[in-house]
Amino acid sequence: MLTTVTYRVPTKREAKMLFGDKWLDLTEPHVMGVVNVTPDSFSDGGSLFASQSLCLDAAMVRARAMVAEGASFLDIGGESTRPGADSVSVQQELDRVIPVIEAIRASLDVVVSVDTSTPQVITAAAKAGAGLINDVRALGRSGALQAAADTQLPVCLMHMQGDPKTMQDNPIYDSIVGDIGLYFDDRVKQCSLGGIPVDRILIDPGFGFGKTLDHNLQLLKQLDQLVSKGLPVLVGMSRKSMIGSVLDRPVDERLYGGLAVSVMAYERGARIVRVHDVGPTVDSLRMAHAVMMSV
Ligand code: 9MG
Repeated sequence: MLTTVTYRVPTKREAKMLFGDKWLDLTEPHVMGVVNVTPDSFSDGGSLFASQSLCLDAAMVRARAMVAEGASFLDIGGESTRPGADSVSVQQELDRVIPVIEAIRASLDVVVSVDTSTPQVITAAAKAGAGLINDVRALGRSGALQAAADTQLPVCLMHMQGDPKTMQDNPIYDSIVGDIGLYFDDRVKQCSLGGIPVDRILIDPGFGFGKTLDHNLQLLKQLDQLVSKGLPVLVGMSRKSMIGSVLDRPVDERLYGGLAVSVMAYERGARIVRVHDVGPTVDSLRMAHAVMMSV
């Protein structure tokens, strides 16, 4: 017997969201291109990082290409959050990300997302024109929630168990989706109390952040349960070890696996997909969207 699975697609009215000065319609899929400005970024080997000015030039070459390929967002990060990564000073983070945000805002029509957990960087990035705060620590650092609230920008709260140094040392959950759902209930409540209304919040289950391979696979399979909370869902799986482990592929050979999981996440209701390979992901999601919208 055939069974049908239905995934919830929000209505047009529900799904418009203002990112700085740009409205985006979240009934459609959007691609967020990753622009890491870190010397040790896990998947691009820190290729953007030589000197400060070379770094800015290289970041802009990558940013322009990603926008031409259809990115709606560019995510600019100055702290590596790969497993085992070292921490970075506030000044280093500011020096890395602010010039890139300013340069993108001066020349490209795209929403700039700042990937940071640091209050001073949140404030400075908003002044420089960022339209989204993407925090892998879900505004858990002291002062981050207040700084984000003051910007009046949307925030993406990501789930992580532990911290980047130790998060892959035996992560444990009662129920991966259930535990993450409860975590978001609490964070969304804290945000509301701290001045960030629910209509400015996106959530992200944090693939690879304190999760085993099985956790990551289950999370993707059951992503619709997080989507059903009614908040826009962002996901990032591009080039991550969950793809490498299943396919036994090094980081630069994970594109096809990444496209498969991006489409699966979109089909389950995720609306923003954070990736390194923008062009192929845009095409895959446009195709999936056409199928999802067909009557
Ligand atoms: C910064 N960063 C690295 N991986 C990420 C992911 O999966 N989601 C979000 N929101 N940010 C991420």
